Amino acid sequence: MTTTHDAVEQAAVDQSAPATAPLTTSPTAADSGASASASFRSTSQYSGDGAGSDTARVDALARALLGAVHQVISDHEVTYPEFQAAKKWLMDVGEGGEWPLFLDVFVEHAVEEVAARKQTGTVGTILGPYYLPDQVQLTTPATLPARPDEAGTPLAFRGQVTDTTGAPVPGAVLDIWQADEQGYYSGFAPDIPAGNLRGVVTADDQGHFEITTIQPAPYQVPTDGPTGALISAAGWHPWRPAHLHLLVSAPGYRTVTTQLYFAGGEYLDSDVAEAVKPELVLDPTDVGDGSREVTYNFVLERN
Ligand code: MBD
Ligand code: FE
Repeated sequence: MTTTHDAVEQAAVDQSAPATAPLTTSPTAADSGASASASFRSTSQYSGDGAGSDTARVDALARALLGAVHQVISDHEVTYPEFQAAKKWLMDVGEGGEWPLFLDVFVEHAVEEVAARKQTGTVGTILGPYYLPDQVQLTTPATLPARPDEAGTPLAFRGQVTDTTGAPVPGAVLDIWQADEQGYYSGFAPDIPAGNLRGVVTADDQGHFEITTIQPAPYQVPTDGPTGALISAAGWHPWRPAHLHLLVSAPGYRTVTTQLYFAGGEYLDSDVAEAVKPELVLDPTDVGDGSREVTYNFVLERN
């Protein structure tokens, strides 16, 4: 089986190939799941170091979690065939490398909502499985790396990063990543060059930034893997609304992990990952030349 890493390297090598209309092969669940798993294991910044060392805490959490499972089994009179099907499905999720995808889609929002209780500044939301560190460093005004024939409505995204008193944060950094116009992320789908639509943009000495990109498309959870199988067996839909991902940081401030959505877009009110917040919905204006522009300001709180 070709790994997605191979596919990404291949795509990067092929950048000199003649430009044609983007013809992206649908990423299989196994491709995107395996890359998301590999990426999670190698991204130490988000490792769980330190968790799991307090016996009383582990006892309380494990007891509560298992108790909730037992309660579901009892309340719903879960049968042996259902128990064995669930066991097989859980094995499939692991073997397909889909735990990061599944957990970020169905569980992360609850963890984020707890973390948000103690936060001020720009509202956060989930990180998701498709962040990659160490992307190209740019300074404002910046254009995200894109294919010569990148499809999608051009978007000029501007704003300012301030602190909670309204003072500019000089040299704030916006690490941004997004899906393309087909809803696919570089690094997690074949045929997209490494680093496409990803960048780390440094704002100016007043915290102002201007980033040129394209509007992403909604994201569909791969339907051919175990996560997709559960979604379809339950009669749910597999979509997230179109979004930009951002990590906004500056020395001395808590990094904001967030996403920005688009007013009027599909699935805004039914995000499978339940990660939309009303403060995070952009409403870009048409400039007239086929492109759009929008301003969004970020507020960082001190560490
Ligand atoms: C995504 O693009 C995403 O942002 C999340 C949270 C989960 C799956 C895919
Ligand atoms: Fe995403």
